[in-house]
Amino acid sequence: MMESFRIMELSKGPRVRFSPFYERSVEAGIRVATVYNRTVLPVSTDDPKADYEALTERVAIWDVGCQRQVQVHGPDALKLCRYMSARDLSQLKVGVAKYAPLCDHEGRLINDPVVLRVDEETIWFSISDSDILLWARAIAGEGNFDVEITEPDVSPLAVQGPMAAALIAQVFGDWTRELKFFHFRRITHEGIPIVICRSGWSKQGGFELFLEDSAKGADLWDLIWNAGKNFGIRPGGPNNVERMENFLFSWGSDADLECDPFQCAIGQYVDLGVEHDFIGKEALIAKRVEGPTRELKGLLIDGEPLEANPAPVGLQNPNGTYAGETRIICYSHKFQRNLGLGVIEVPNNLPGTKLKVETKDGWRPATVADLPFDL
Ligand code: THG
Repeated sequence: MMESFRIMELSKGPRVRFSPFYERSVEAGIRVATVYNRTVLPVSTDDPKADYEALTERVAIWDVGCQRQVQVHGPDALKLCRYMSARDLSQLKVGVAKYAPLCDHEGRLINDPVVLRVDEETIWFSISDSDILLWARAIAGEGNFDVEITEPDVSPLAVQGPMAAALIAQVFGDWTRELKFFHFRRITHEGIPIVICRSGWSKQGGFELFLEDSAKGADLWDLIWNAGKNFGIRPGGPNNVERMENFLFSWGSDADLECDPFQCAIGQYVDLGVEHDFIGKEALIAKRVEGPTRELKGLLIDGEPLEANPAPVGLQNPNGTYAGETRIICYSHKFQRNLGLGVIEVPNNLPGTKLKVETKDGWRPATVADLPFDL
C-alpha cells in the first residue's frame, strides 16, 4: 500500500473540485485519492494488487474527470493548436485524437495532452496537470488568433482492460469495436451526451467516455458498472504499476520542470521537420543537436518488493557520487521485481550501468534500462 495521509475533511469549495463520478467511485470502493488539475483524482481501493489484476485480466473503471479539457473554438483553432504543439497537428481530422507534447519557448515540456479535433473549428486539449487554459489564452491574445478558449463541461471516464471492448460493445453497440485507436465518435446514448474515444492511460486497451453533461455522471457510471458486473469490473485509478511496466509518461511525476520531450522519453512525438513555426521549435532543434545532459530511463532495483513510492528519492553511483534522481518506484507483479523511473545524468544513463537507489531501508543496487522495459 502506498504511503498516504488520513487527515481532515476536504472542503467543497472552489479550490478543490470533485468530478461527476466522485460519489459513485467512493461507493464502489475507492479509498485513496490525489489531486490533479485542482480536481480530486481517485487512485486506488484498499487493495491495489486486486486493482492491478482487474485492469490486466478483466476490466477497470476509473474516474479521470480531472483530465480537464481546454477547448479552442473558432476560425483559427487549428492554427493556434498547431502553434502550441511540438507534434504536427496540421493533418488532424475531425474524429481523431493525437498525443502531443506542448513546450515553452525554451523547449521545456509544460504539458502532454491528448488533442481531439471535435469539429472543424473546435479542438480539445485533454490536459495533464498544469494550467493550459491560462497559457493558451496568453498565446492567443499575444498572437491575435481568432479563437475563444474555455473549459467546457466535459469529464472523462476511463474503461480499461482486456474485456473493455466487449463491455463497451454491449453497452453502446458493436460499432464501437470498429473504432480505431485514438479515434472517437460523439453520440447521445439514453439522453447522455458523450464522446467515445478508443484511448486511455494503460496498454491494456480500452476507451475513454468524455461525458458532456456533469449532471449525468451517476447515470453514465451506472450504465457501465451494471453491465460490467458480468465482466468482473472493479474501480481503480490511473495505475502506476501497469503504466511503468509498459511505460506511459506521467507529466509532473516522471521529470522536473526543466526537462524537454527528448529527455522525457517522448521525443518520438516531436516533429522538428515541419515548415510552420511552433513554440519551442528553435530551442528543440538546438537541444537535438547538443544532445541531453540527463534523461529519463528505467531502473531495475534489486531485492525484496518495495513499497510503491511516487516521490523523488536519491540516485547515486556505487561510489556515492550524484547520478540523478529516482522519480518513482514500484514493485512489478508482471516482472516480479522492483522498477523505477529516474532522470539520470549522462553518461550514467547508458543501459546496463550499475547505480544505487535510496529506499526506506537503505540504498539498493540498481541497473539502468531502456524504456519501455524489455524483460
Ligand atoms: N487521456 C486523456 N487525457 C489525458 C490522459 C489520458 N490527459 C493527461 C494525461 N493522460 C496525458 N498523458 C498521456 C500519456 C500517454 C498517452 C496519453 C496521455 C497515450 N500514449 C499512447 C502510447 O504511448 O502508446 C499513444 C500515443 C500515440 O500514439 O499518439 O495514450 O490518458 N484523455
